[in-house]
Amino acid sequence: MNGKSNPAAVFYKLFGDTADKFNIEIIYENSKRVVYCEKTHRVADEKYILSVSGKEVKIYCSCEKGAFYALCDLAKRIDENTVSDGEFICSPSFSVRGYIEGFYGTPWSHENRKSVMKLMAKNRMNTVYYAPKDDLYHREKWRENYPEDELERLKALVDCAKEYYMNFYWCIAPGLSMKYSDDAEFDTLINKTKQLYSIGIRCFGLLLDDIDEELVFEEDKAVFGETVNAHIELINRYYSALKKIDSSIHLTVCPTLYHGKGSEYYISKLGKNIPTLVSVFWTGRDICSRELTSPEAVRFIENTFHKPLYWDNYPVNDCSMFNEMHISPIIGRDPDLYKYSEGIISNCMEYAECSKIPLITFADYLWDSENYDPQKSWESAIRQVVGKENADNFIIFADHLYTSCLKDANSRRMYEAFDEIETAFKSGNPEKALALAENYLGKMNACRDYLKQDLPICRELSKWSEKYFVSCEIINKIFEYIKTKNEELISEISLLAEKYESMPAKLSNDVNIHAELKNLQKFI
Ligand code: LTM
Repeated sequence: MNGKSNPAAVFYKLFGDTADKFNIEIIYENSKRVVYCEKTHRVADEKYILSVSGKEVKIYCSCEKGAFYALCDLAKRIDENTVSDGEFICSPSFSVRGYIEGFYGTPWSHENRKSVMKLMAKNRMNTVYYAPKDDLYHREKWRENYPEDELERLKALVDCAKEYYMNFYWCIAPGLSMKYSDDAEFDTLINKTKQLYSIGIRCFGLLLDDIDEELVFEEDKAVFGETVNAHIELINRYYSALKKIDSSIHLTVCPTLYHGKGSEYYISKLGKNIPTLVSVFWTGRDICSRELTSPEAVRFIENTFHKPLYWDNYPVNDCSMFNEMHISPIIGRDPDLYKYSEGIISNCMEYAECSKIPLITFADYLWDSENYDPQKSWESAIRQVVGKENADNFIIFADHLYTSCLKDANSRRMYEAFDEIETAFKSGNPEKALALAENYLGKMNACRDYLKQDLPICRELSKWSEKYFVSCEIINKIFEYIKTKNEELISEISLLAEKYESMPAKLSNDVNIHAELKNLQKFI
């Protein structure tokens, strides 16, 4: 492969020499077959055709981005041993596929940001929004320019995004204190925007979420009467000013009412009175929506004249969700939602390493929503994040972290294992039951040893893994009791159960260990 062309160079950086086992030829052409996506009826620069015959691989695409995605696809097939001969015509379901650093809490480090960006580019996401609620210059001190060193770091991110074919949106949230009727305030907003434009940012976000629903200043009430009028004026003025700076600039807004039916007064009026080319964030029927459905998206379009751009509040775990760890795969998004929405932007957790797992499942869903298999995608995501050698162990723990707005079944693998043990026991085969129990215990203990390592992901998980270690001790002691009938173990188990219940981290839908123990004692 010609390592000098851009996508190939980026590819080598990400995957090393994975592709050296194949003879790869990239063929650029400007034809219907490589730019027109039949499924979505769109012309897109992300489409590619991967043609494989033994070790000979030909990639047909219209531009570097398509070539890069084809190479990422090939690398994944190589990694998962699924390379087969044939012609694979590939294009994404959703046009906007990305994530937002939009949570309350400690913003990600620069290194975290780069590492998440590269991984998500590899998984064919194309958009990243920068909007950490606790970056002072994004929200509270929105009027102030970034100090030089912070600006430099942002520029490095912008450059990284360009290199990996990602659209980088920088967002500003002035609504906590902005006097909408004051021209000087608007000029300040533009000056700040120009600082970000100077480092190469061409995509902007104007976020008006989580602010007072009513106008605060008397002058604003006198000029606009209602909040929605002030917001319409601000968005239109900001958009025109951006377009004067550079006609290629794109704008996304987050309204103050960002969830519900989509037919409410504020959102319908706002949507109908701002340009259709301005994207509008929407979190669905709730702030954290269990489902995003096509009929609801259609109602949003009918009322606002905009396709929703979903700000999906999963895996975020800030505010009241701080005891949950959202590591499970995304579910509950309709397979044909891409027809009625611009795309989905997943709001992340302040735990960057852990966020990678659900984010990869989002990337899989967004690329091919109709064939998305949450469990398969999740297992592959875990392999990518913790490594193939640790995946089987890690999954034993991750199995207990399904408590979230998605309301998926928790601890599925553990209950399956316990059911098998019980069945063997009840069918008069205690040896088999014991062997099965020992097998599960072996995996559980290996998982515990993995989590005790000093690795970034293990550090992020410590609040949850500490509680898991207690549950491991309990289960180990229960099986010791079954084997030895040593009565002292019962009081030890009881003390551990009390400790487990006093720990706030959410695991396994927080089973009442004491009640479970009483049941078990009857059983044994
Ligand atoms: O969801 C939106 C639009 N805004 C905020 C987010 O910043 C926050 O992370 C989530 C989850 O708590 N909820 C919000 O309201």
